[in-house]
Amino acid sequence: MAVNPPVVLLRKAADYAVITLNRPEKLNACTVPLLEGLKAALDDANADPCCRAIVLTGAGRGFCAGQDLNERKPVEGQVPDLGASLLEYYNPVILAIRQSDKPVICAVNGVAAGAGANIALACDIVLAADTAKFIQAFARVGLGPDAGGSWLLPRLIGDARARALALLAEPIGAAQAQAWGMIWETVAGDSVLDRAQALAAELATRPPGSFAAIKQAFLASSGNSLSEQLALEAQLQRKAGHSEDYRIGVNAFLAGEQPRFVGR
Ligand code: LHQ
Repeated sequence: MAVNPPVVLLRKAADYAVITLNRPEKLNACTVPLLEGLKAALDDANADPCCRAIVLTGAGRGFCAGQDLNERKPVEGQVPDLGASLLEYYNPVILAIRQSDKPVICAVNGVAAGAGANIALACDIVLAADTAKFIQAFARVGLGPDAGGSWLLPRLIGDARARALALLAEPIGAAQAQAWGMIWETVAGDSVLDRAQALAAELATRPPGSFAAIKQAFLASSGNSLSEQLALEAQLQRKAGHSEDYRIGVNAFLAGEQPRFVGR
């Protein structure tokens, strides 16, 4: 009997994890098993102290084509509840990325559409192959934005561009996305995953306490006043100042040496 390959792969290198969406024949469109697998892989990597950075990518020529529309095909006489699908499967994935204390690097290897585009944009550092495209495809199928797009996009590229992208639902290429500040870097050829893994390996040598503070501070900043944010920074910095890595970093600087962080 043929066994289907897992729709999400989790591979652990020495000190970072690589999560691969693995339905290449459908451009990694999201089914319930794929979203459950992605959430489980993120939870696993988040809980593993050996894993100090996470890379997310797609198998084959696409990154993720968003919701698998076959799975959510309208059925005569039935009222679909897409809201429930978001609450149960998509929102936990977006929060697992944003609330993780670890840097999540997305290697967008090809087209990223609908919720697939917004899963990519939720990541901390987004790299894209120069052939990749981002499509806010929702309005093509009669839907509004989801998977955090209406929160992320205006913050990343400003209100005017975010509105036009969502309303027109037209693809933009990686170079344009980079020029607009939607992603960090465009990578030529087929080396986007290599580049993401090199970055992950580099980040894995850096102090995880700093990354936790950075991610917690940025996550809170959109809902905080300046005074609240200043208070949070002081709280996070107090904690960071107690770490072994702070002592190592400062001593190395003062001695003119490279720090060798221990992750505590
Ligand atoms: C697909 C899909 C797909 C199924 C490609 N589904 N098969 C919605 C509802 C519920 C709750 C939560 O949130 C959402 C939010 C959303 O994500 S709505 C947006 C859903 N995504 C889209 O509307 C994008 C649909 N796909 C496309 O427009 C194209 O496939 C793109 C532009 C992504 C790529 O085009 P091509 O490079 O020309 O590839 P293709 O269209 O030939 O696709 C390759 C295969 O993948 C093909 O299957 P087949 O068996 O014919 O070879 C497609 O049917 C399949 N596929 N996207 N979302």
